[in-house]
Amino acid sequence: MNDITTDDTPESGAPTRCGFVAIVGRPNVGKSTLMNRILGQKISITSRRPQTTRHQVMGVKTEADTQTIYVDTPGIHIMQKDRNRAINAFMNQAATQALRDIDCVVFIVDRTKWTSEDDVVLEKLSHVQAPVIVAVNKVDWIEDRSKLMAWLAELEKRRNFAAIVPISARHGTNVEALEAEVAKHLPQNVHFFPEDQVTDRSQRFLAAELVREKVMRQLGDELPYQMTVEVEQFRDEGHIIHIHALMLVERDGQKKILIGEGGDRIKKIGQEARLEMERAFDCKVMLKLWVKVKRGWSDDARALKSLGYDLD
Ligand SMILES: Nc1nc2c(ncn2[C@@H]2O[C@H](COP(=O)(O)OP(=O)(O)O)[C@@H](O)[C@H]2O)c(=O)[nH]1
Ligand SMILES: [Mg+2]
Repeated sequence: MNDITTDDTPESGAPTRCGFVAIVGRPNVGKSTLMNRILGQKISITSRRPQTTRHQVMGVKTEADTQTIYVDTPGIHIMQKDRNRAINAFMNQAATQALRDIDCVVFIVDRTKWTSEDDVVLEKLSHVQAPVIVAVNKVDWIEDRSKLMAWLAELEKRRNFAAIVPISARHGTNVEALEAEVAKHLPQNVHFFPEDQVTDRSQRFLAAELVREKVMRQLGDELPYQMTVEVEQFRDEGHIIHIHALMLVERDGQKKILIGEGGDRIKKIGQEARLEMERAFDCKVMLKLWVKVKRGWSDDARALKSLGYDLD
């Protein structure tokens, strides 16, 4: 992506800039929250649970002559034996792929908490030539400022980082300063996306993700990890969009939980997802949800591919 060189000088005479920025970090540090904050809308789902993001999602921000293409990735995580499913391998691979052909990396860490999973990410970054900016996120939760200052000095020793910026992705604190650091590393290039395009993903994809987000947020334990969503119908009639979405689970018991007593749970998931969709698509949405048991979907590479978990 770096080597696209064409006539990138518009008629105004000023050269345009365009580049790819990978947002990396272990699960749950706030990668998707940062992406949404920068873009001013939700294009990548978030939750308190690790491994909410399964797909690589691009967010495009165009301001005047500069287009920044952010790539939100599933968190790079250590694979556990008992959870060694095809879906986990897929997520790690998606995160690693995002590190190819990029102009800049934003490496997010969670305040002063450094874990062995951060070491794994840093190790992966040792093969990356592009400048790496560290964003120390969730500073709104830090009480002891002096501890933070000491930590920033400590971080500096771990690699030759292009910059270290404390931020709060949730509240937007210092995010503009981070964007300014990123902008320094964008090459002269033509813009790859039209000015008004915000993501490479379709509304159909976002609809499925928003249903999955509500399940992640409402249901505990293993269930969210053993569930995926397939949008079977997406019919845009201008003033209203009709969406039929199928939730696939691994076991009968999970289906029962998703439906809930008297259909309570599925109703609540549907209501919340619909409201978010109406906000995202800026029109009325009719949402129908179903649950179906499809054993082995998360274990089977071929099933994953048919459900849209495909790297190519
Ligand atoms: N307090 C606080 N929480 C945050 C901040 N950024 C993200 N979070 C929360 O951290 C959790 C994980 O965020 P998410 O963006 O899904 O993390 P990801 O797995 O790295 O994409 C969510 O509950 C977010 O609301 C922040 O700046 N401050
Ligand atoms: Mg995420």
